[in-house]
Amino acid sequence: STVGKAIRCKGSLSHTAAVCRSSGEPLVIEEIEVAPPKAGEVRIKIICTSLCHSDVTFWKLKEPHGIFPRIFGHEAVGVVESVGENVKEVKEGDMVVPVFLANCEECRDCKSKKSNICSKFPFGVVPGLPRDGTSRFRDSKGEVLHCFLSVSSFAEYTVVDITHVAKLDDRRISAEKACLLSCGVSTGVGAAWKVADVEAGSTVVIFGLGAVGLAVAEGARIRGASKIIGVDLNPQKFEIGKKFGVTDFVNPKDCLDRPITEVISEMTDGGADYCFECIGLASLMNDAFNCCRSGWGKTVILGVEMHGSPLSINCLEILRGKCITGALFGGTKAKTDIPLFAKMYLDKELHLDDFITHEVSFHDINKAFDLLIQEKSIRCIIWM
Ligand code: CXF
Ligand code: ZN
Repeated sequence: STVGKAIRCKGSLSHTAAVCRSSGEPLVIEEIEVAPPKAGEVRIKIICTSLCHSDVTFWKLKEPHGIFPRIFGHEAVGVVESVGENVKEVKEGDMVVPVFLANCEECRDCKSKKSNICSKFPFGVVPGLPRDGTSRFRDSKGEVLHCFLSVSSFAEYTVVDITHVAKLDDRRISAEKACLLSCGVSTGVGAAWKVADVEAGSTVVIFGLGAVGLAVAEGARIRGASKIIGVDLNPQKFEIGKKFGVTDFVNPKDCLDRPITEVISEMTDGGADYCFECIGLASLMNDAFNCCRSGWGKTVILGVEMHGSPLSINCLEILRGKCITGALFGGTKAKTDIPLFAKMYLDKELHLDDFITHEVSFHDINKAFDLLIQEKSIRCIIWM
């Protein structure tokens, strides 16, 4: 009988993963079983992964919203170990970047340059499972381990749908730089280039200088923005921001005597051309909108407001031509844009090195959590 024993289906791999057993608890390195990829899936040997704020957000969620036991992680790079039926796009040994957002390249959205939200494999944080709705992970007792954002990269091996994989043909990019392109950096750079389409000479305000906000700055710097204002409560973020093109800094703590909109309006001669919200707070989204120039100012929402709170916007400002939009993954299409970003890095246009502030080995993965939560790291690379 298999009762109480790990079920090893043919082709299963026995390896380790950092399992989250319950909300907010340190991850535990455990032996797990990773089933072979089904049709349309790829089994990936993770080279390195990093921690994004979304991992922390969902790790903190209490049941029933939080789902456990679970394997987190969604920013990573790896090598294809094996492919399921009907997978022609990649083969064993290819370098790939898994992505939380699908890109089937066949649906109306994937075919349109106006959207990056695949409608054939719709994005949802729940369940974030492969297309048949079942997990490929089991623990040593044979119990199912849940997936996260279709990626679950805190494991030596993971299984990801081919629609969630970008292939990197040019192997000159190092693993840790490729890893950054899997979520945060592509989100920020994409937002500046594809969503806002920042032009030379423009003024930009970025609310929140985490990896996403800094990547917006980097994207705006490359486009030749003349002023890039960072807004953050942590005064150390100005020095860090300068490396990514931030030219000016506003700490809301220092302008309690007058509204931030007034401060920004003065610095930008009547309001910024582009504002980006990279935190996920409705009140900051309002601030961002109010800091934009009447007439043409554009606000881009990147932060995830977990409660779906409504925004209240002055209707007359909309009449005057201001606009507000948002994007998942910065409007980036995984399969085509990630290789482009990698090329821009290799051409020395896009700077990636400074995003990596820390590196740890997989066994020390909980240190990566501490560093991000304490705002000591921008990106901590976790080596398998
Ligand atoms: C986020 C985007 C919105 C929902 C959760 C995940 N992406 C990556 O960090
Ligand atoms: Zn992320």
